[in-house]
Amino acid sequence: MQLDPNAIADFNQRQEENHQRKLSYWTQEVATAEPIIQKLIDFQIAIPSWALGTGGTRFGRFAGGGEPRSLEEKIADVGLLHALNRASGAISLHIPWDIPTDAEAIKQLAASYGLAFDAVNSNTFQDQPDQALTYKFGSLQHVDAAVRQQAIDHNIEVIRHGEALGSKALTVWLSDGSCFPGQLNFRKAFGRTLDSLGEIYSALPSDWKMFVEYKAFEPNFYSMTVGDWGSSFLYATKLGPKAYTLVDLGHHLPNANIEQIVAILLNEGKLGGFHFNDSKYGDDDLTAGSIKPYQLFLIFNELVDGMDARGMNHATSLGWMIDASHNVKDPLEDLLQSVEAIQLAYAQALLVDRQALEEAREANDVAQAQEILQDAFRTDVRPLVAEARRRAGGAVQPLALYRHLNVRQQLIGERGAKTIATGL
Ligand code: LRH
Ligand code: MN
Repeated sequence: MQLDPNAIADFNQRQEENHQRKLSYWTQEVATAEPIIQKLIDFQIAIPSWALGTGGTRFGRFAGGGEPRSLEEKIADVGLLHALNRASGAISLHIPWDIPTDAEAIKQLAASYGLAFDAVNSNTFQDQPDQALTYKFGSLQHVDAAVRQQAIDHNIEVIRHGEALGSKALTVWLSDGSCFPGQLNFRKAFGRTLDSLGEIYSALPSDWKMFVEYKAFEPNFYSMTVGDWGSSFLYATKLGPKAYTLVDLGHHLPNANIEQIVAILLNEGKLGGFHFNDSKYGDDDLTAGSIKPYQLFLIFNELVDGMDARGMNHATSLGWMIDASHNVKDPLEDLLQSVEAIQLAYAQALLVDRQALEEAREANDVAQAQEILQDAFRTDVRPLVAEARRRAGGAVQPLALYRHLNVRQQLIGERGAKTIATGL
């Protein structure tokens, strides 16, 4: 659904006075505000192709209607998000859920919405109808070389699909592991997985990256063969310079200090990217910043500090992607909220007075260090994020406009109430 740019301009006009009043606080702080607004305009977050429909659990799935029935309709939905917030300029595909039948046509369709293709994701955690060998006992770790080869071939096929679309990275998340003590030889599983990843690594084009995504548990519940940042770091280091770790915020054990993990991986030059979401218990895939907004801010605080220490370009150096699943909310509304939460955390992290923070740390002035961080976190940067959207041609209030235009009803009108999107 192509959004009429006039609809955005008209809706912004109705909010202009309110927006300018809120922005007025920052106009005195221009020196700080302008660079932050520019960085926000450049900062694009990739939308997962598998999160444009209603998600579910083993206990149930309650479809919301108007879901995309094809890759073309998924691209249209991401295009709509990008038209509204001008910060969702890429889509991350999952193969085989979203095989581009005509890559050139898909590429042109995406370009017509101003969209690029971020990392492509392989899938050896499900058996496909026409698949010869099952992944029940794993894929790249499997005791049977034929199963490992099948999984290696699939990952190489995914790279080829990505190349045809202009993607520059492959994300490998393995559900491999074990459910009971004794089931798996951990050393052999690690070795087989490393060798298999090595086969895939050698098929990477020279300018590509491989993201090794770790996860503490699910669908295996005793061990995961890529179970934590340490094992992912080991794989990425042993594989070579094109391999990096990928941090999915929901893939940690309770109370893990994710911002410290991010700081260390960034410092080692082995942080590749993120799957942003939030969680209270397990891999809940909830809206980013909806449960632990301070943690999201602390993660961006380490990112800004670590990227600046390495002279990295904030917008292009890492893979900024969302990975969420929407059981009770409109997927597009949820994604608009996730992008907003990520932009807010980034903007607040850019506000941190780093020199004063280091001085407080060097003086072991704990309270002062806390005050400096919390001052940034408690600063309302929403007018800056809204202004970045307005300048980029987006809506000052994307969610309000989405509802004002009754988009979901229009999509249900076009696609029907019972359509099911491929994905989780
Ligand atoms: C695994 C995961 C992975 C995807 C899948 C859809 O939990 O986070 O990134 O492949 O979700
Ligand atoms: Mn993920």
